[in-house]
This record gives sequence, structure tokens and C-alpha cells, in this order.
Amino acid sequence: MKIAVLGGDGFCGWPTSLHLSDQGHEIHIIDNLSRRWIDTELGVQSLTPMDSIQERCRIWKSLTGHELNFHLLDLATEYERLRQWLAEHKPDAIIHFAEQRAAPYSMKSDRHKVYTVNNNVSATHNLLTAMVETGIDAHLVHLGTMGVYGYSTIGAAIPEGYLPVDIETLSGEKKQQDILYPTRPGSVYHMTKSLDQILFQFYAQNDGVRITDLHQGIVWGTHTEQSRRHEQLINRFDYDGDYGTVLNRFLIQAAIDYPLTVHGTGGQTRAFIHLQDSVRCIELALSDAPAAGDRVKIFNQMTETHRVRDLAGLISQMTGARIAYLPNPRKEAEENDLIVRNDQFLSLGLNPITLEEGLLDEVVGVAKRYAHRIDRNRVPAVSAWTKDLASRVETDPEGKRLKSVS
Ligand code: NAD
Ligand code: USQ
Repeated sequence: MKIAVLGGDGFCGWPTSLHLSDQGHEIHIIDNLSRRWIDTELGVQSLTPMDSIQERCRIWKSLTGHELNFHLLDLATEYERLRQWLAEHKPDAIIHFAEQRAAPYSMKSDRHKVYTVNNNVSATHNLLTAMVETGIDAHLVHLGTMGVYGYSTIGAAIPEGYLPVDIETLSGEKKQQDILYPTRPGSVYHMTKSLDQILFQFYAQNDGVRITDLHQGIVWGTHTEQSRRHEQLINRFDYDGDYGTVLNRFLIQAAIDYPLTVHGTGGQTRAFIHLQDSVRCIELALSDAPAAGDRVKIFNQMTETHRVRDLAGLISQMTGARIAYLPNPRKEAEENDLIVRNDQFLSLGLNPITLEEGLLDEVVGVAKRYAHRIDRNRVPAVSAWTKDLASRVETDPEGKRLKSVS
């Protein structure tokens, strides 16, 4: 297949491009490199030294003979170029990773809120309307988030996208209808993914665009089978307070003897998936495309759920790291249960990699190797969800909070 990977320079997009290229697909990476600019804005860098996208593509070609084509294009602001690109290249499938994906970054200031909404919603809408306008028949696979559901299950499992509801008609009859699971985003970033869902519903119904939306949990790990093949193919790894996600953050914190930064009681339960499974799920989703006129196919792309404090406990046991319970900069439930259905990927043959010490060790190993690249001042999560919470943010978990380290 000819596959366009939008956002293919990012943490999930790069290993997905390698994985699909390895299988013989023709890959076109489209990216505006905004994530690299955001690193500059925040004064941070990936824990792992990332080469330019052009250099990474060159290394892959010299190792495998497979071409990775890179196109510098902003999906949100360069609509005409996007439409022309689609008309010229006519991909069979499009994988859409190209959004601003950090909840803390999206809540930093009004400017960051505006940027995140403009970027994410325009990127998705530009893509959909350009697909219709050019008449290409590509299968669109979008990376959404578990966070569109919120994280409370009221004791029932979260279904894969749709909730069957009984509606009583005027004549008193009960009619069943599937509706999109009620959305309850917890940040401006998560809100953009909820808006994406409505865009997808409309274009699938109105224009027969074939769409799969993957509601993904938190991705952890750093290597995949392909990225291990050469040190210059190494993946991005974010550890800072805005872009670092919880499990990967705890692992690097343990590696540099920084207290594990648990927000609040750590009673938040979240869904997780290893990066290797994430790329495999995308391959499986590509092989199971909906037909024109079908409703959007929604998969829950996660393999297990964990409570934040249990993860901290596990890593502390493994490494001897101290745990700091910090005031939570986010507005979120202190404690929640989370039960999630993921039957569709299991039935397509996904054999989940679960949290094992071996794999956790591997990330700690990567962190130790590149520890000299870590700026400890960039570890605290300082982006607060409200002005009130901002006044309680802990900027120095290493110093001030040592009292509350257990
Ligand atoms: P990332 O920030 O590492 O990568 C996103 C890429 O998209 C970057 O290379 C960026 O430059 C590019 N991009 C952003 N806006 C663009 C635009 N307007 N035009 C062109 N390129 C643009 O993020 P990631 O961790 O790889 O996440 C990829 C997708 O998966 C996101 O949509 C995210 O919401 C979703 N997701 C990620 C996780 C996770 O834990 N990382 C979990 C669930 C879902
Ligand atoms: N947390 C801590 N300590 C930290 C960092 C986070 O306790 O140092 C807590 C947060 O308060 C939150 C939980 O861990 O309760 C998860 O935070 P996160 O930053 O790992 O994940 P989140 O903000 O939800 O976002 C990440 C990705 C996003 C993706 C989402 C999937 O950045 O792109 O959509 O995970 S999900 O969480 O399933 O919605």
C-alpha cells in the first residue's frame, strides 16, 4: 500500500513509519516539525538524541533499501498544498498522528489553548475536506485518545466508541440506538479529540469517507524492533513536565535518582499500551478497513490499566526510587476505577505486551545511558489547569517536597 503517515516525525509516528516500511509499504511522512519547534520554545530536548528527519530516513534506506519519503507540510495552515499533495500521490491509507498531543502544554496559557484547538481541529478538518474534494478513496486511521471518555466507568466497562441506548418514542415504544459514548474531556487537548470524533462522524455519514478512530491509552517504552537496528533510528523520548507521560517519566526519574512525581494521591487509574503494541495495532487497523458508508470504526487501543501510585510503587521496588506525593496541578478525579473493552484488537490477533520488569528495565537503561542530556529543572510538571491550582504548583519536588517523600 501507499501510506501517508501524518506526524511521522513524532514519538508514535516514527516507529509506525519504520514498522510499515519494513513490511514493504510505500511510506510518505508528512510533518511540519512543529514538535521540534515546541522543544525549542520549552527549552527541552528529547532524552534520546534525535537526528533530523531527513537523516533518519537516509539511515533507514541505507540499512534496508526502503525509501522513506519526507514532505514538510503544515496540515492546519497549508490547505491548498495538502489538497494538491493528496491529488498527486493518491495514498491508499492515511494515518493521522499530526496533532498537538500534550494535555499540560494545552493548558499552559490562553495562547496554548488557542494554538492546540486551531492546530488540531483545523488539521483534522482540512484533511477530511481535502479527501472528499480530491475524491481519493483512502482509509483514514486517526490516533484518538482514551481521554475522550473521561476516566470514570461507574462500574461498567467502557465500550469501543458506541453506547447502545434505549429511547422511548412518543408512542411509548422502546427503540435502541448506538450513540457515540458521551464525551468528557479533561483538558483542552483531550477536548480537541472529542471534536475530531464529531468531524469523523459527519464525513463518514455525508461523504462515505472510510475512517477508523483509535482511542489510545498512554504509550510507554521507547524502542521497537526496527528502531533498535541503528542508534540513529532511535525514537523520541519526552521526559519534561509537559510532554513526558507518566510511566516513562517515572522510569527516567528512577534512573537519575529524582523522586517519582505522583500527582495527588496517585489514585488516578489510566490505560496503557507499549509502543511495540501501538504500532502493531495500527497495522491491524489498516487490515480491517470499514467500507464506504459504514459508520466510523472505533477501537480502544490499550492493553492494561494501572493506578498511578501502583506504578510508582512498582518502580520504587525495582529501583529503590523515592516517591513524592505532590499537589496535583490538574483538575481530575483523585481516585477512579477504569475498566475498558479492547476485544476488537484481541480478536484481530493482538498479543499484548504487558508491564514486565524486563521492559521497564530497558527504559531505565536508555535513561541511564542518556542521563547527561536531562535538565532536572525541566522535570517538574508546572502547567496548572486553573489559576487556583497554579498557586499550589510544586516547582521543586527534589527540594521542598522531600518531607513528603515516602
Ligand atoms: P508527537 O508530538 O511526538 O508527534 C506528533 C507529530 O505531529 C509531531 O512530529 C509534530 O511535528 C506533528 N504535527 C503536529 N501538528 C502538525 C501539523 N499541523 N501539520 C503537520 N504535522 C504536525 O506525539 P505522539 O506521542 O507521537 O502522538 C501522536 C498521536 O497519537 C497524537 O495525535 C496523540 O494525540 C496520539 N496519542 C499519543 C499517546 C502518547 O502516549 N504519546 C497516547 C494516545 C494517543
Ligand atoms: N501524572 C502524575 N505524575 C506525573 C505525570 C502525570 O501523577 O509526573 C498523572 C496525571 O496527573 C494523570 C496521569 O498521570 O492523572 C496521566 O498523565 P499523562 O501525562 O501520562 O497522560 P495524559 O495527560 O492523559 O496524556 C497522555 C498523552 C496523550 C494521550 C493520553 C492517553 O500525552 O497524547 O491522549 O495520554 S489517555 O491518558 O488514555 O487519555
